[in-house]
Amino acid sequence: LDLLMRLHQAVERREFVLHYEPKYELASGRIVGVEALVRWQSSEGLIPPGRFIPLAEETGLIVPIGEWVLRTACAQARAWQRQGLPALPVSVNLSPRQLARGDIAELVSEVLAETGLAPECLELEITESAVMQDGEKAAAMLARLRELGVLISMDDFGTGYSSLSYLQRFRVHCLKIDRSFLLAAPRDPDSASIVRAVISLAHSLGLRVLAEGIETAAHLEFLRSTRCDEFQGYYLCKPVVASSFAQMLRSQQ
Ligand code: G
Ligand code: G
Ligand code: NA
Ligand code: MN
Repeated sequence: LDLLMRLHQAVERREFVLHYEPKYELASGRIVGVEALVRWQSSEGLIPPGRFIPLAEETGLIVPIGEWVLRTACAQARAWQRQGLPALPVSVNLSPRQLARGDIAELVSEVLAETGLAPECLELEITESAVMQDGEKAAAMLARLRELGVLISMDDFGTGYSSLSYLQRFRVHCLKIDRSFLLAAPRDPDSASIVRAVISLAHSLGLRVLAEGIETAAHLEFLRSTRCDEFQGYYLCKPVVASSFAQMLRSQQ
């Protein structure tokens, strides 16, 4: 079968699983949030999102997949709270297509009600491309999502067409600096300057900043020379299954 047919089947059979990547506070080193990332459990093994999200995006299958991701992540976050773990926000990636549908606020509201998760425990990660396509509509959708009380972050910041005016127009709570800048920052003064400038820009607008892609001790050391708020990356922890994440949270209590 070709990939598209298999993906259709996967959606019908719910052949997906979420892995969870911790977000750390730079100052304390504590886990302060977690990002849910989808994987496809195919008969040939675990397929990473990079291999099927673009196809899902093109064909619209991202809509049912994204809905499953949202429901599952919210239910999981609520389950962790019931186990007595601290109520940290869980982040879910929203594709441009989901944002463009117009009913995303209804879906989020429905899922929060269904799972009993407080809105401030859900963070939606959007990309610049999502707000580029239809700016008016995206702004309206984001405003409605904000009204629900959920958090919103701008993912992969700096890689799209990030006109800085977007930051003014699309009010978000957190900027996630794309990992390409962090990868280069320890040895490339220009990348380091960009990271510092983005952090200070975000702070002056009252936003939190998270650095993505902290893969080595050198990346973390560089980050410590900045005023960044949070980070995530393979250096401290790769995405893990739900039970492993719960274990990590429990052991830091
Ligand atoms: O894990 P990997 O590096 O292959 O992820 C590739 C891309 O897939 C990333 O850009 C990530 O944001 C995206 N992705 C992972 N999980 C989800 C999801 O649940 N929904 C959407 N829309 N994208 C996701
Ligand atoms: O586009 P987005 O930022 O949502 O992408 C998230 C993807 O990036 C996840 O699939 C995750 O596995 C991956 N990722 C997270 N941390 C690191 C890292 O330190 N290095 C690399 N190469 N990928 C990472
Ligand atoms: Na993301
Ligand atoms: Mn990102």
